[in-house]
Amino acid sequence: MGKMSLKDKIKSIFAGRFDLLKVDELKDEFFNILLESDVSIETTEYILAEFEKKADEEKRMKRDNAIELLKEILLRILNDARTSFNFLKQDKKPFIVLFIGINGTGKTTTVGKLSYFLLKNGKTVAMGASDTFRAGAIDQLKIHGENLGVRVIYQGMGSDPAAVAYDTIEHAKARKLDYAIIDTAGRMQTNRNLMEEMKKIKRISKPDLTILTVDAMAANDAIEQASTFKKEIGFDGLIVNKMDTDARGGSIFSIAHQFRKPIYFIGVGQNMQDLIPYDPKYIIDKIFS
Ligand SMILES: Nc1nc2c(ncn2[C@@H]2O[C@H](COP(=O)(O)OP(=O)(O)OP(=O)(O)O)[C@@H](O)[C@H]2O)c(=O)[nH]1
Ligand SMILES: [Mg+2]
Repeated sequence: MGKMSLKDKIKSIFAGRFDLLKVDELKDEFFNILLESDVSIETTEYILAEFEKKADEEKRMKRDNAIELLKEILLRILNDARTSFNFLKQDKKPFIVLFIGINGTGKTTTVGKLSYFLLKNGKTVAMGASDTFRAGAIDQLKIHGENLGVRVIYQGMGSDPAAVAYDTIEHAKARKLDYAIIDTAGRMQTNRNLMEEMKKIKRISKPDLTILTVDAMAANDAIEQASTFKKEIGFDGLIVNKMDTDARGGSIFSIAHQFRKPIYFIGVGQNMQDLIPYDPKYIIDKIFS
């Protein structure tokens, strides 16, 4: 059962049984499939409590009704992470977006993807290569810039990332660009120096929006990382990447439930167009279809 997706697991719950199922039996079944799908304990317990609240009048229920109820609860969790914030309706110029997150969660790729999204919608953008720490990071962003026809502001490896962010914003101001989007070096939540450096980048760039990227596959680790970033640096919302490779598929529920922050987009691949606006109904329909 471990390798099945959340979708397959839900389909398999008491499949073929048309008699009435005990609520306790259903709860045990849900408990296992949610945990195996990377939903955290805390969120799983919340889901089961909600299920019991709604189900307790009928201590037995039909399989399809139980699944329908689970679907409603899951949709409500995802809906709580929706936001009315609209990237395309910002009057401030440049609107400054800062990306933060641990290594490999997709910051640099998402800076490119978000620029692509904005360009496609008629906006103008500059990107700032404030990851001056990892070899290759500047080139990685420059390649995105070349492909997209977007100016990348950079200095040499080891230069001050806050200065690069500052230059990016100055460039965007001078050119009257709509957005300045700033990449930063990945850092573990435990690395004090890098966390301090991140605070400085944020202080100097004064972002209008700070976005934490998380990896859907990192599941419970992502929750832990986010709490530290929330406490140390602060962020406005999230982009959940690698939803396409997350076979288990349950971490989005813990992320939505436990962060209590909006999710703007999900990343569903490595290409520039693989960033889709966060849409709970789309995610739920994929699981329950
Ligand atoms: N399948 C898939 N791969 C992704 C997605 N987002 C990013 N990646 C890949 O994940 C890897 C890491 O992405 P980066 O954008 O370099 O991550 P980063 O956060 O900038 O990493 P550091 O700079 O090392 O901190 C790259 O190979 C990306 O192509 C996604 O949504 N789906
Ligand atoms: Mg990077």
